[in-house]
Amino acid sequence: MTIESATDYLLSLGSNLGDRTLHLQKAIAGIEGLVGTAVLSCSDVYETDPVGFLEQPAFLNLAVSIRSVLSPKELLVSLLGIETAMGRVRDIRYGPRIIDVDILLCGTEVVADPPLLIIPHPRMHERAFVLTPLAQIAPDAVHPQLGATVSMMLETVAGREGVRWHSTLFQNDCERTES
Ligand code: X6L
Ligand code: MG
Ligand code: MG
Repeated sequence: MTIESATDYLLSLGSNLGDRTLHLQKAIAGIEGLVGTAVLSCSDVYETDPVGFLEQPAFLNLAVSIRSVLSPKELLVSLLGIETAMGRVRDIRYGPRIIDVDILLCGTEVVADPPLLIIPHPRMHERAFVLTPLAQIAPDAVHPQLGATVSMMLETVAGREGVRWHSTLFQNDCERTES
């Protein structure tokens, strides 16, 4: 019998300071450590030209899908906690960060508790550094407000040349079986 209801979320992770790969790995470990939360799949890592604030180092970005009993608000607070515990300091807007974890989609739900909690992520469809890794793990996920799949959004997004394959984090593509 199921005693808790879980929700599937798609997340975007990024780092452009220090050991970027290590920061991504630590954040994924932190997400797996959240109560009632499992990482289902994890994209490859992409090196991406900075967007928004250009004079900063290149990012590593990836996408993960998770299943969690946490509500969107609980998940957001937990992810901000992971960022802070890892030492993220918020100074320059759109500036360099050791880790950034954003909620992109929560199934096909629309969730709004602005300014911090807005799902779908308001600019996900404009960002090749979000859509390229996401298309690897969830090409058919649908943006509930645009009625477009991730593959469709990737086809039309600008700046795809600023996204380059970098590495694979996990040999098994981060695919986990339920235990
Ligand atoms: C005009 C004004 C056009 C602002 C774009 C774009 C602002 C993206 C913020 C923008 C604008 C952002 C990452 C990044 C950031 C990342 C890469 C943001 C927040 N995060 N660039 N820039 N990867 N490649 O994770 O996404 S800052
Ligand atoms: Mg972000
Ligand atoms: Mg963020």
